[in-house]
Amino acid sequence: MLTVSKHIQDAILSGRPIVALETAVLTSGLPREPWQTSYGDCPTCIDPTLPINHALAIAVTTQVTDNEAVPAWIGLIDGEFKIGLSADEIETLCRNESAKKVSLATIAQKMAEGDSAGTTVATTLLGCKLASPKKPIRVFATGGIGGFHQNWSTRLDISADLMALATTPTCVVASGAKSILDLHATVEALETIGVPTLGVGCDTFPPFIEQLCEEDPKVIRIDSTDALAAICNKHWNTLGLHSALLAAVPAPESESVKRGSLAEVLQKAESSWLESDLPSETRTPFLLNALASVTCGCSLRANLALLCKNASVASEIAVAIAN
Ligand code: PSU
Ligand code: MN
Repeated sequence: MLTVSKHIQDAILSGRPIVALETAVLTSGLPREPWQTSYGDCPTCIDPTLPINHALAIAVTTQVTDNEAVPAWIGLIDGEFKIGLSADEIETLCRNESAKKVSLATIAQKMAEGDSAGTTVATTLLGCKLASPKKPIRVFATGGIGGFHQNWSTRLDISADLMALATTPTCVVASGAKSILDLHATVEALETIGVPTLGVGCDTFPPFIEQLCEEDPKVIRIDSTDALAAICNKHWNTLGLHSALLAAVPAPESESVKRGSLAEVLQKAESSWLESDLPSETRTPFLLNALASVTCGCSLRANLALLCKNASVASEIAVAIAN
């Protein structure tokens, strides 16, 4: 079953700014344990007594509501595809150890089996569209999109996120994609499918928690959310295009991880995954876990900081679009 919660239905009808939020980051991207002292100082926005994924969900919700926008968490709860999770549903999903992530190829089966799961960028975009066929949710904040995996030419592996971006008229706010991916191939693919990739205050594609790097793919630089809203308007309304736009926001500079410091870890993790017999959908979580466990507090702090920043930028864009 598909449910759009009452407060999201009302927000859509009255044209209020809405920010969709994905739940795969809660079920597969962040620890289910509270902040550990070994990670260093706990970020001020994170409640140290709560599981980190749940504390992040609360922090992100606050960012969006502080900017006068309506947060719409999307996820799969006991087989129900829900747009606009309640605070209780978010907490339950965060604490549910058996909830994994669900993408386009697996959502129908998981719904039929009554499962709970976090939605990836692809399935969250589906939720943006299903929320209201005539007035889809126009803005969505996340950490990083999926794309072309490294070594894709010898072992094909491309995230369904790209297919969803090609077919959903929503502005996705993300810190690019992790360098676990082939960033050049991913940005080329975005161009091929007609998804504008706009750097919010940056000239190169942000590599998620890592610092910007001149060798990364070039993007079109935009310096204000009003300029971004104007481009969205041309894309969807003047040109009648039905694809997404990607607003690529770099991680806060003070928190971002030194470029290159993750390369060795990622290469090792990539090799051990390739040597394993694990199914294809485990590749992204496998690489993300390897990263988190090796870099501990640093990657986690950067990840939390960029998730909060993206939610804040997304709500500004949602407000600009709604005006
Ligand atoms: N890449 C990142 N950060 C993420 C993800 C990917 O840099 O958090 C998560 C997102 O939820 C994304 C999903 O939609 O993984 C892509 O998974 P897959 O490659 O299995 O499609
Ligand atoms: Mn894949």
